[in-house]
Amino acid sequence: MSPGRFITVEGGEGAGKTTQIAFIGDYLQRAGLSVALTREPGGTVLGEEIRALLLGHRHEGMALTTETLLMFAARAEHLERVIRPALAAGHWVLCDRFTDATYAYQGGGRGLALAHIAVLEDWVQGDLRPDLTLLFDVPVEMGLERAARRSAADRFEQEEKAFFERVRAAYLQRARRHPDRYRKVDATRPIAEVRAEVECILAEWLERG
Ligand code: Z5A
Repeated sequence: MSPGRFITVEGGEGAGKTTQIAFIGDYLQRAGLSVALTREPGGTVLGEEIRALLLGHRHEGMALTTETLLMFAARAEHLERVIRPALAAGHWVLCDRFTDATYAYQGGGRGLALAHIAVLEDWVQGDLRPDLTLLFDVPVEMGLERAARRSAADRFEQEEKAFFERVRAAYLQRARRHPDRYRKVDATRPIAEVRAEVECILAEWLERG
């Protein structure tokens, strides 16, 4: 059996990842693929508990090293229990955020040296990297407006606008550095138009094999 492929979905707040990831899962299933849909931080029982610590308001002012190590602790569990077994069994893994989010938020947003993230990435993931990363890009103000309409702010969402500008810049820089696996999606348009663009990207990518 051939191993599955690993697709990640990234973007700033309110970019529409959660909205579009359901469409992406449907699209891949219609193409005859078996899809495991998951998210970070989270995706396992322990990972979801770590997510609650990271996003909740009980630990405001958590040290940046702690925050980063918790992201990777959840990721290690996720890789061991969900991602690697699913890929080995031939399933396609579709993940709402992964290590690019650590580079964007802890690296770009909070200023952690990227070299520290790279060390953790190599240790925790070995040579596993996403095969395809869809980056949903919207101007920060538009994303924050959309996110505010949806739910109360979590520990990240209460950051100031400059933080999200740095996150967006870090994502765009990563997309430029990894053009082989990144596809940027203009997520400012209506949901149906964004969906149509994503379907075109997937069709072209699947055809290339
Ligand atoms: N984080 C981190 O710091 N480091 C890491 O390594 C990882 C994560 C893995 C949780 O992520 C937090 O963890 C995240 C980064 C940090 N920071 N925050 N906050 P998350 O992915 O679970 O949460 P999120 O980024 O807050 O996602 P979100 O706000 O849910 O955004 P979204 O999924 O991209 O958007 P959405 O829920 O699909 O859409 C938001 C609203 O906009 C909703 O009402 C939609 O109906 C609407 N929407 C969506 N698309 C459109 C379009 N095209 N037009 C109009 N309206 C739209």
